[in-house]
Amino acid sequence: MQNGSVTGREDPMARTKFPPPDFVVVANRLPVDLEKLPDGGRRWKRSPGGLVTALEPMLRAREGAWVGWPGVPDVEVEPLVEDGLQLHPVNLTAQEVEDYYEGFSNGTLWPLYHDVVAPPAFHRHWWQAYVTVNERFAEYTAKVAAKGATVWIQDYQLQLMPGMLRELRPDLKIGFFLHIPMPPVELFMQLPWRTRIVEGLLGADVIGFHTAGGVRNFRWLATRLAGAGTVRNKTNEVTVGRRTITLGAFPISIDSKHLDELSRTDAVQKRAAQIREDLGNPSKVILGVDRLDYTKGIDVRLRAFHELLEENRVQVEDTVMIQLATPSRERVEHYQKMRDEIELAVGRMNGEYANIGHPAVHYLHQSLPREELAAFFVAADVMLVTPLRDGMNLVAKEYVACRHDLGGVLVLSEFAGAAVELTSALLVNPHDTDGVKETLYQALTMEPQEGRKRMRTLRKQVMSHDVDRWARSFLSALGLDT
Ligand code: GDG
Repeated sequence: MQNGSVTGREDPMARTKFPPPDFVVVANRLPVDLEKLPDGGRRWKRSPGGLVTALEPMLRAREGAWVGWPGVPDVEVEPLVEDGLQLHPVNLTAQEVEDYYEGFSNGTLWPLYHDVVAPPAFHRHWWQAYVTVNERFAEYTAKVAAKGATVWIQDYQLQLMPGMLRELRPDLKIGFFLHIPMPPVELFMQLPWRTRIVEGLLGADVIGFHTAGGVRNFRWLATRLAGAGTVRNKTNEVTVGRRTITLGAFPISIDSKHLDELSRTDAVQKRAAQIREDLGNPSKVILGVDRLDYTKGIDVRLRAFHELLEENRVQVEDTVMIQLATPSRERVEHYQKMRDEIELAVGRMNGEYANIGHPAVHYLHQSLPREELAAFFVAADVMLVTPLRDGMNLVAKEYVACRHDLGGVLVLSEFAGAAVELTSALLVNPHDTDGVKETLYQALTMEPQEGRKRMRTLRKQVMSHDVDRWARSFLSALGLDT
């Protein structure tokens, strides 16, 4: 991949030969990371994610562009073209990463939008940095986008940007998608800057959420806080002045076909068998896969499994639990605390119930390659997805996509957006430890025939509603011909 060089701050298009793009995606992060090499040099490394996979074909077909932070503070990097896709890096200083990203985005908005499962902190200097960075993204995008272009802004880090961009470039078509839950109004109302956020979002032409509940919450806030008008018989529209804004539920998904194919490969099937063998061929393997985040309810499932061991209803010789926890936001205080608590709980369970060669819980605080993850999905008899609140939860859908054999049982929290679509999973209230415990037991002892029936229904949903369909439905609401 082409190397970016360090430059001064200037008009991003002035020194490039790129044609102004008519389709621009804006996200906090670029789909590539700028890596520091041991010799002090820098290199671009692709960071594949569902969003990139979904949008890449459309971006390339239209000579599209992606605007985002390259993941390293205090470097100014020139725009580059990678495989026909323009990448436009927006610089953040180390202080901005601390205040805008770790602070306001992940210390204020993230917990507030996830039902305050951890207390959000409200700091004016964090908010100030959030405003400044949103302005920078808006100014940058205003310079990059072609006349009349479509701009699709992603997620909670950039909620002020639609309004700012509209001010600068009223000719653009602007879409916004929120990947995390739009919280109940009583909680959102705690935010000292609530009106500014709602007004910022209302700068978009289409605002997308995962669920109809998100649409309802936002509609109420838009009318009460920003004086938006409603349209008779149209619950999915609000008006601001002469503009009509469309609100919609667009449940995101995964590249189902790709994952299905990957899970069928010899390599993944063999690796799955190997994993079971390495575990001592237990009769049941329970799996959890999450970013290590306090919203994901990792503690909930550990507690449920702990009690089943305590009650002697399962034994470590034939039932094992694997928790894969990807390192995440390690500089944010709540995350450090939660990591300690989870690791303490795992240590206790192993201390009390393990035998030599048979730990109760296998815990990996590591990021694994995609193929390895697929092998774990194939190897697991029970998948535990128990967030206290989650916008969607892609892991639940990925597990289903990997089970063409119709094996495996999915236990899914009612408070994940995915529960709206995956109704044939065993749904649980993660706040109800007895309920989670009994459901886990039910999953472990389920008749294969019932398991297959449930998995067949789940697969119908996941295989037919993939991430490409999600992107197209959002963009067609925005009036883009896909
Ligand atoms: C936010 C919202 C919403 C995890 N460990 C590894 C790994 N992963 C991958 C999973 C999955 C992704 O990371 C996590 O996606 P989730 O949807 O589960 O959760 P968030 O990161 O919180 O995502 C969420 C999502 O945005 C999309 O809108 O669904 O509600 O919170 O794809 O497989 N991937 C690899 N190694 C790992 O160790 N390769």
